[in-house]
Amino acid sequence: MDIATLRKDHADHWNKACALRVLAIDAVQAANSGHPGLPMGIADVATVLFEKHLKFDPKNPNWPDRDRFILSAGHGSMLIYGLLHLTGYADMTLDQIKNFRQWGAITAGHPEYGHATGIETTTGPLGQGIANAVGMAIAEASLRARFGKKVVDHYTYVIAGDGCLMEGISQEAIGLAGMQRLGKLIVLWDDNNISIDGEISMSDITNQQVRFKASGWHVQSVDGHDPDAIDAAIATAKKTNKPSMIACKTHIGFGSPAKQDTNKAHGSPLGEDEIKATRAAYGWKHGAFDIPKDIRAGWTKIGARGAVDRTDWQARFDTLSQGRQKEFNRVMAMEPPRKLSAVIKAFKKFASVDQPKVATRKSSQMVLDVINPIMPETLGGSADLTGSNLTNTTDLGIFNPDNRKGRHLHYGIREHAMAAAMNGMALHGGIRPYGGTFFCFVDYARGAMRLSALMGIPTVYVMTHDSIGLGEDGPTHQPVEHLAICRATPNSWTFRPADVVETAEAWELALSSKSTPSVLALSRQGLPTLRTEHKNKNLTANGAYVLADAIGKRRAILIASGSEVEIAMDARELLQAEGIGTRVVSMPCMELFAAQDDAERRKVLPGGPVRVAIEAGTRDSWDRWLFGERGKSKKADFVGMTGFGASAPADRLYQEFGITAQATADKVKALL
Ligand SMILES: Cc1ncc(C[n+]2csc(CCOP(=O)(O)OP(=O)(O)O)c2C)c(N)n1
Repeated sequence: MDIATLRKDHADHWNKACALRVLAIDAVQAANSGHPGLPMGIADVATVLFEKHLKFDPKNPNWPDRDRFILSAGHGSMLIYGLLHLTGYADMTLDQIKNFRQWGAITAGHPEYGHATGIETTTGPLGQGIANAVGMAIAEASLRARFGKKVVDHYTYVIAGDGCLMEGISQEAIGLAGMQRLGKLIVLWDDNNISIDGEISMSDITNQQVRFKASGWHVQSVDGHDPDAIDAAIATAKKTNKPSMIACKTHIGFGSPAKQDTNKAHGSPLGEDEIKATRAAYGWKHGAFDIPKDIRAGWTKIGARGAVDRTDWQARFDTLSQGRQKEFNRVMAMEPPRKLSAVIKAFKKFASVDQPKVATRKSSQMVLDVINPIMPETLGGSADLTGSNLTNTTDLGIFNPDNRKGRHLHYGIREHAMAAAMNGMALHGGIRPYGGTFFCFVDYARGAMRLSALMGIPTVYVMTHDSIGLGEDGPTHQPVEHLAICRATPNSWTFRPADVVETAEAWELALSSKSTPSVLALSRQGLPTLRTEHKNKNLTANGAYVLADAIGKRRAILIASGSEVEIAMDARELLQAEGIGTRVVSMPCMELFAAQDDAERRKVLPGGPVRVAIEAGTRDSWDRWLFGERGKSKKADFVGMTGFGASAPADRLYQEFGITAQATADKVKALL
């Protein structure tokens, strides 16, 4: 549909969509950077969605049963800022729009979760948003099964561009959504045939509609500038029990005489002259950032539409028993149950007496066995390694289209989408997602892992087979640099527990967090229980603590994590036998130790003794604990990996790479 027809036959719609367009044009021009083309192209689709379909209430932006709206093509951020502003989200003022992309503004370059209400997830890294949306739709289906349709019954809408659909993660997300028959997920594809380099055909000839259909989606295509066609397609999509994709044929930079349908409209300001020409083409007579009262009033009415839905929902919610209401509010607020702490303490007590020698991946399953029954909000899963990651526990049931009450999910071999979907669940609220793969495949999940940390959401990554200790699968599967990568990520906790007790403590912390994601790096190989003296206190919460102190004068401190704490304890025996007083510090979480105040850290790592750290990974993250924190370069050394591993049984690898008690004791003696 062209501008003339729109203005003639759909004047009211046209004016509203135009307001979105000019806000984007003006804000990008003022910032002298940004992406006007996408908002200009998709404005008609967004206007119809918000006017006719989206269930939302700007006055109660976090109402649990609102529809979720995800702008997966995050570079078009001015589209969502314009929508939030015009529909009346209090924090999205005109000043914020005028300060697009400036220091201190909530209108960041790409939409960021937690900056402004109404932004359901951080997008910008293409493909993540659509995969988050799959997780949100899973969360909705799971909560609907648990709490009933009366209180959970909403759609998840996504606007995705060519870039999102070209990213590999989207295939994983689409495959997962199709198999899971997520009928309340609706993707609106901005089919404009343009990306940064030029026409899509330069880099892709995929038939997207056929591709979605092949994965079990309901597919339609419409003229993305025809409001009636868009409305009808969304109405149809809502009725199907499959996830829906609507290919919306649009023109990037719609109405810009010189830039429409070209990559020039994608990612730079139109420029003053072109803005004038575009305003003329629109018949828009108003100045920069000036939205006439009547058009504003039309948008305000759209924003007010959802208040009735919300009060109706509240009335239905109020009919639930007090207990159900409390439980719903608890899980939506991501509050762990009060019982959690008691259950973990009891488990620790049992473990310190029973002293099992099991891999920490097995310990993790033993812990989940006691946690899952008291935390109905957990939704576990694995990327096709359930038997290796040990993420499933008795009676969880499998989450699938026939059993929405199931709480273990077969993600398939889809680490990227698993991680992003888990983010979507955590963002949705009401679900505590955890999912497993081999630690080495952090590389695959990493895009979403970084976003968990940036957004400040408590996704839990169960990463087993955490070192050369996995043995025969060889260096393709043996992580060496991954601990350093995870620890280098701000706002995330990397736990590498040494035994069953530390594993329980790590889980307690991970499941009590509201704003920090956790990585649990767990061993394949059996490890002895080292914490044989029960303590109610969660020592892992300190990040590092003295596991065994020196007998006699303290001359050496051995610091280790995970499977190497056992080696440190053996090395201590060797050294003590020679009269060298040796302390062993277990360091299950460097980030939490770094967060302790200096006096606490000094107690664990006092100056004076020589220090040797032991970890079957690269040295990178250890330098601070060896050479800083009162340590000295001439009095510290590291036992670990300097390159990739190899295929062989684990014991042989530890010998060959010199990660042994004897090698550790020798290093200590060389330093003394
Ligand atoms: C993972 C990732 N890779 C690259 C980019 C940089 N980038 C931003 S937008 C874009 C092109 C997107 O094309 P399309 O989705 O068609 O958007 P349109 O040109 O229609 O605005 C690219 C490559 C990114 N944001 N994320």
